[in-house]
Amino acid sequence: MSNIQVNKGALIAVNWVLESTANADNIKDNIKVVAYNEKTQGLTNGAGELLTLTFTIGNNDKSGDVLNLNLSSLLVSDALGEGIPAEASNGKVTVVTRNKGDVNGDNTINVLDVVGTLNIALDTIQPTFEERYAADANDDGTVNVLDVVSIVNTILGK
Ligand SMILES: [Ca+2]
Ligand SMILES: [Ca+2]
Repeated sequence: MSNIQVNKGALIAVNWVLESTANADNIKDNIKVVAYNEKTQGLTNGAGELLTLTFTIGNNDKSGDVLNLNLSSLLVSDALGEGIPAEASNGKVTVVTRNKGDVNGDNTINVLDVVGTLNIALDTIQPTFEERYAADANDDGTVNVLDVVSIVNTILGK
């Protein structure tokens, strides 16, 4: 992935300052992000996004490429600078160039995609990464009859 943009999530108010090395010219393997505010205003209470990371697919990236996200050195403090226990979960970003439901990748969703999804669900074909991704229309990690129904509903405009 050629470019990473870091933006504030919903929990961080507009007047917070967000600084990041992500948009620098020479991103290597690590980016640093700092969010703070000078008016000792806390984060919005509740669950939600702290940051959103937007990745741009470069010319050398292929479908199915995976970028592992390892979050480290997470430091959260209160208005007095006292540390607050916080934990981050690592994740991964996968390059996908096909839309959900468009199993054969022809940019339309029709009966051919229903057939493709059925074949994947019934194990009669060995799907590529992209075919499998597109066939899992409801995004629950498996390809089965629910995805067939979901794609049929898309075709019928439901
Ligand atoms: Ca299609
Ligand atoms: Ca599914």
